[in-house]
Amino acid sequence: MAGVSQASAFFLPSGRRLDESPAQTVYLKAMSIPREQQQGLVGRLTDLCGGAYTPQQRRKYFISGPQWAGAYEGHALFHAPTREPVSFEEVIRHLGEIGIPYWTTHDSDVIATDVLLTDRQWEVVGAISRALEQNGVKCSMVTCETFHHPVFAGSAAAEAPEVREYAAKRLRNTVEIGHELGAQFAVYWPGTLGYMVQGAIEETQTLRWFADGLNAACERDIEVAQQKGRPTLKHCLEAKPFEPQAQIILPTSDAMMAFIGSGLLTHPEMVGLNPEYLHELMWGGAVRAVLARALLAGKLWHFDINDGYPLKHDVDLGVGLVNPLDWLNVLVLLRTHGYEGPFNLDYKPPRTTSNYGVWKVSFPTAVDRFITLWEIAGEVAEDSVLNEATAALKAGGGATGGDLQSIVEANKELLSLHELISHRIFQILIGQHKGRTFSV
Ligand code: GCO
Ligand code: MN
Ligand code: MN
Repeated sequence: MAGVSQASAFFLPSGRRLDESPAQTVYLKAMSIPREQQQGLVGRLTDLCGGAYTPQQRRKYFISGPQWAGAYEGHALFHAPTREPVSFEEVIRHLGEIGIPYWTTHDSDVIATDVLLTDRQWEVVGAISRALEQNGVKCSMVTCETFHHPVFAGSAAAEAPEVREYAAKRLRNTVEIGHELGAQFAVYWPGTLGYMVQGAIEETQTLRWFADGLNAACERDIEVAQQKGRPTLKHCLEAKPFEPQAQIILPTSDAMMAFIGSGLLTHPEMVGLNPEYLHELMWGGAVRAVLARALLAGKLWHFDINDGYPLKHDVDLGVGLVNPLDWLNVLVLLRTHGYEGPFNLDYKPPRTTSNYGVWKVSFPTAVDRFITLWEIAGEVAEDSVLNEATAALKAGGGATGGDLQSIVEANKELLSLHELISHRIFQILIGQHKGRTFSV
C-alpha cells in the first residue's frame, strides 16, 4: 500500500510485507513463528533497524568485549542458565567479526581454577594468543577473579594468612598473564570485600590486607615489565556499592580514590580507577560528577560501560538502553576532557536473548549505540547554541555595583539558559537540531 514505509511495515516470516491494519495485525499475532524461522526474523528485523556501523568503523574506537559478557549464560541467584556455554575461541571470533577490537578476561574465565598457577595454564594462554592473532583482536585488560571461588568466601583479604597468600599468588599470576597477552590494564573488582553480618570484620585491618595484595601485583608488574621491556600495567580499581555482600568496605569510586591516597599502597601512581556506569547509579551517584572527580585526580583510566536503574541492583544492561540522555552527557564530559582510555562493554546480555541473539543483536547494537552517543557528544561539544549560552553564562551579567541585589539582578535573565541548555541537548539527542520534526 502506498504510503507505508519500509520501516513501519509488518513482515511475515516468509518476508512478505503486511500493511498496518488492525485485522492484519491480529492475523500476525495469531500466527506462530516456527523455531527454524526465528533467527531469520530476528536477523532481518535487526538489519531493518539500520544504523549499524561497519566492523572497520567500529575498530576506530577503544572498545573492549569481556569474555564473561559474551559467555554469560543468563544464570543468577534466582535464574537457571538460558544459554549454552561459549568458549573463548568463539567469543574472540565473534568480536573480530563484529569489529570490537579488544578483548578482556578474568583469569578464571579462560583457565580452570585448578589449572591456574600450574605450567598447563601457559598452554591455554598460548591458545588464547593464537585465537586473538587469527581474529585480529587484542587483549587490552586482564582481571583476577577474587570473589567466585569458595576460597574467597571471606574475601581475598580474609583473616587466614594462607587465603591472602593464595590471593597474592593469583594477583601476581594475573599480571604475568596480562603481560604475556599484551594487555595494558589490570582491573580489580574486590567483590566479597565486605560483610553480611556485623562485627566480625575489622575494617582497617581488612584494608591493610587488601593493600598487601595490590602491592604484590604492582611489585610483580615492575619485575615482569622490566624483563619483557614493556611498560607496567595500569592497575584499576572498580567499586560496586552492594552485591555480593550486604556491606562493602570500598563501595564507590570516591572510596577507592581515598584508598589509593591512604598511604597503604607502595605504588599509588600505578593504581587508578575503573568506574562502572551502573555501579555509581546503584548508590544514587551522578555518574558524570563521579567521573569528573576521577578526571581531576588523574585517575580515570578505564571505564565499564552499561546501563540500569538508580538505587537498584546490578542488572548490567546494554549501554544507552535506560539512560540515553545521561549517557550523552557523560560522553560529552569525557570527550571534552580528552579521555582516551578503553570503554569496556561490561554488560550482561539479558537471559531472554539467545546465543544467536548475543552476537546478532546484543553486542553489535551495544557497540553501535555507544558509537552513536559518542558522535552525538561531539555535536553537543560543537553546537553553536550551546557554546554561545555557555559563554554567556561564564561572562555573567557584569554587575558593577558590588551589592548583593545588583549581582542577583544582573544574572537573573541569563540563568534561564540553564534550562535552555538542557533542552538543546535533548534536541541534539533526538536529531531536532538537524530538522527532525513531526507533522502534528
Ligand atoms: C560486576 C563487575 C564485574 C567486574 C569484573 C572485572 O558487575 O559484577 O562489574 O563485571 O567488572 O569482575 O573485575
Ligand atoms: Mn564492571
Ligand atoms: Mn555491574
